[in-house]
Formats: sequence, structure tokens, C-alpha cells
Amino acid sequence: MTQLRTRATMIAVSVLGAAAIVFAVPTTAHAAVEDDGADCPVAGSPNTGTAQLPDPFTRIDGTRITTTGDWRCRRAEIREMAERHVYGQKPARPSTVTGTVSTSSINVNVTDQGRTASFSASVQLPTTGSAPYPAVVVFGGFGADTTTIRNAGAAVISFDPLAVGKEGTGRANKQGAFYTLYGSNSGTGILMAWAWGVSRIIDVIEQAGGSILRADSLGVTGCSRYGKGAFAAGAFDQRLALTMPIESGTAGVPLLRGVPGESGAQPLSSAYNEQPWLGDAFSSYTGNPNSLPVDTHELVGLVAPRGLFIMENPHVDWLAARSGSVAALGGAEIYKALGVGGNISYWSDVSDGTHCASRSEWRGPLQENIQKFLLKTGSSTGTFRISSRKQGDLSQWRSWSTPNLSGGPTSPPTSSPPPSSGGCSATITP
Ligand code: MCU
Repeated sequence: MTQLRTRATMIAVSVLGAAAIVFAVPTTAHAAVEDDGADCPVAGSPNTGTAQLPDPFTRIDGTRITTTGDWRCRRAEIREMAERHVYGQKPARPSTVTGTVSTSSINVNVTDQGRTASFSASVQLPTTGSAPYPAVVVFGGFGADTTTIRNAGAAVISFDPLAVGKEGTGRANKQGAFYTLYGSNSGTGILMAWAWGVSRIIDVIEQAGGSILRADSLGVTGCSRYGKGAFAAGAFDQRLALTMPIESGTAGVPLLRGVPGESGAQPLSSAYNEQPWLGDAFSSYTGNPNSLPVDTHELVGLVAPRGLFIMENPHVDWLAARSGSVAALGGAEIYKALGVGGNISYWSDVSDGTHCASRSEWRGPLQENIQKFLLKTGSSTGTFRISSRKQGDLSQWRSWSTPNLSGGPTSPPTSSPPPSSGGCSATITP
């Protein structure tokens, strides 16, 4: 488990006075680096051409991984395929990143290959606890419950992703800090540009010395298009200890393969064309996602073994929550294989149909996730509450089995299918 840098809590159960059973419960698992598989060789991607979900445990060369140690370079393959075919490349940390952290703001200055760009984020300290504080990067200004985050003891870093990757531009004329450095015709979509921006904020927090914010206790969240961004940020930076995408819809958590068959879901071509969210290379797949060598259940797996709390809305068809549930269930198999099934949660059993509403149902699990993964005081086990309105069936999507890579006990997420709830339905138009 060294490569996964998992800190385990050892629990000994004593029987008749002797320590008879000892098992490990991983409690937190962020990494010290953005990408711990950066040195792994990755071959050209296969064209799977299958409607079933790609097997997360089979390497590009066709062999299957068998240990947690194998996961590091298999993860690198998935990461690389997701960059090549879905999001576009995320450049490695630039040669120079400088900046400041204060109790009210973070400034970021980046220089790469002679080009310079800057952006900033505001900081609101938590209402409880003492410095240095954990913090959650909150994309945009809606949908995330910043009151609960601050009351739970984490600072809120308000990140304006549009300063890093603007919306409303053509693909050949992308704008924002990322494209100032890497060119307005970069093939990288703005979701990855946003993820890159979060990584550079983390660089600055790391360098600031830790008197105000803790670099080892950072999370990320956002709703809707910013849920897509929060998901990408967590998948592509292993320093984030907790990832919490909300109602992310197509180009977020939902299976790319699932979207065409889900009634009312935002079509892939719509998401591709609405904004340059996805990488330019995704244009080859808007009509045939089955030929992708990767899908979002494996993006979920990129977050493992770190904390992941996926929130979805089953009332708005456009949000593709059925495809989201299958991505979460498929990704949870990766968590289970690594022996950390309790580190992923999914919750779509909500009553208010309004998109990005403030929801009482999520307050408890949000607080528990912050306690467990950022404050490192809690020990809650991952919960799956999939609304029966939009509940997919993983068994129809896979022919692969889940290996036990860790050699230890796996802890499957608890599933408690809820009663179908009523509620209104918000309309989102492209
Ligand atoms: C769910 O995210 C998007 C959706 O993909 C778009 O089609 C729609 O226009 O906007 C949603 C959103 O970001 O709402 C705030």
C-alpha cells in the first residue's frame, strides 16, 4: 500500500485474551503529489469497440492486474486514455508557480516556457477550529453548501473557473489563464483547464508553509457544469483528499456510454458543443461512445482510494442520473478491489427537483465526509442511496469481475434503495 500512501487504522479484536483478528480500515488516502504514476510507461490506447464498460483491471497490453501495487501504473493508463480521448492533456506542473495565501485570498502566478498568467481565489475561514485549517475549493457561486462546509471546520476557497478557462468561446479561440500559457488553440477542454487551475492553487497552498491552510487536507466541490469541473479536478490531482461533484450531468460523472440510451439525458454532442468543456479529441466519440477505450466508472476509480462523495438529482432527466449511478457503482468496484469500499459515497435520493438546490439530505453526509477525509476525525463508512427513479444496473454493463487486490477485507458500500420520492422538476435548457 505504500504507493497508495494509505494510512490505515489498525483495529485489533481480542478473543479469549489473545489478539485473534487484525484488519485494516483505511481512513484517509490523499497523495503527496499531483500524479504518482507520472513515471509509468503508457502504450497507445486500444479501441475497445464494445458497448460494455471497459475492464478497469485489465491493462492496455491485455494482462490483468493482481495487486494494489499494480494499480499505480494501471491508473496511469486510465489517466492517459482519459486525457487523450475525453478531456485533453493536463500539462505537468509548470516551471514556476508562485503566490500568496492569506486569511481572505489566494493569488496564483504561473510561468511556463516564457509565458505568464495569474488568477486569484477568495478564502473564507471556517466558523470553528483553529489554524491551519482544512479547505474545500468551491467552483463558482451556486449549488455547494458552503455554510455546512465552514461549520464543519473547513475553509471555503471560492474559485472562479472562468478566469482559467472561459466559456462562450470557439474551440480554436479558447481563453483564460490556462490558454494564455498553452495557446488559444490548445486541444485541452476547459474542464481540464479548470482542474489545472485547482492544481496550481494547491501548489501555492503547499508552498505557503501551512500556517493558514493545510495542503494535506483539501477537498473540491461544485454543482452542474462546476460539478463536471470538480470531478475532473479530483480525478487528475491526487493531492485532493475529498472530491464532491454535485449534479454534474453529461461530461461529468455519468457514463459516456450510458447517455445515448438514457431518456432525456443531455446528448454527448450537445455537451460537446454547448461549451468547449471536453477536449477537442472527443468529437470522434460524440456519435459512438462505445469505441472509447475508457469510461467514467474509471474516472471514479482515478479518485480512489481518496474520499469521493457523488451527489445527483434524479428528477431532471437532462442530468443523466441513471448513467451516473452506474458510473458510481462501477467505480465503487475499484474502491472495493483496493480494500477501501467505504471511501466512496453516492446519494441521489433527494426530494427537491430543483437543479443545484440547497438540500437538507446532503448536510449530514457532507459533514461526515469532511470529518473523515479533511479533519481526519470521523470514521463513517461510504453510503450508497440511489433513487429508484434513476437506478442503473451495473450487471448489465460489465462482464468483468472484481479482483481483491489488497489481499485484505473489502468493505462494499452499503446500499439502501430508498422509496421513490416526489418533487418538482427543474428544466435546464442548453
Ligand atoms: C449539468 O450541467 C449543465 C448542463 O450540462 C448544461 O446543458 C446546462 O445548460 O447547464 C448545466 C449547468 O451548468 O447549470 C448550471
